[in-house]
Amino acid sequence: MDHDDTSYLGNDGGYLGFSGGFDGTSWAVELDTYENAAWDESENHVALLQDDYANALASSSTVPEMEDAGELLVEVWFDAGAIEVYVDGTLTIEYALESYPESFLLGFTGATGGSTNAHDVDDLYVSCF
Ligand SMILES: [Ca+2]
Ligand SMILES: [Ca+2]
Repeated sequence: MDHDDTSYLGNDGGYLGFSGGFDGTSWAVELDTYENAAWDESENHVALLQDDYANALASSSTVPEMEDAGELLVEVWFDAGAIEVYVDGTLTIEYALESYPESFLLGFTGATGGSTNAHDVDDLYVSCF
């Protein structure tokens, strides 16, 4: 996978657009409201994934209800490999990456399979220190 290629589209449905082809240097924070029994821990979970929808480095179901919840404030903090994910002020994921590239692309993906759902990103704020 060429990480400079901004045209990458992963598979839809439970794959959440983040399905394989990566080489150990791609991560995703998922907000997942559909339980795919083969790889999900619940129908309402947040996870930090590496390279693939089914490779969770950390996952938590101790999160606010996200399905039909209206607006959610999601914060992803990244500091020298230390990642914290908050959903409406609740710390859901804490994980320290052993290594990561000096530069990377930031993106979003959303997916549904046989169901219909809306995924909106609003008021995005990205800051580097
Ligand atoms: Ca799922
Ligand atoms: Ca999942």
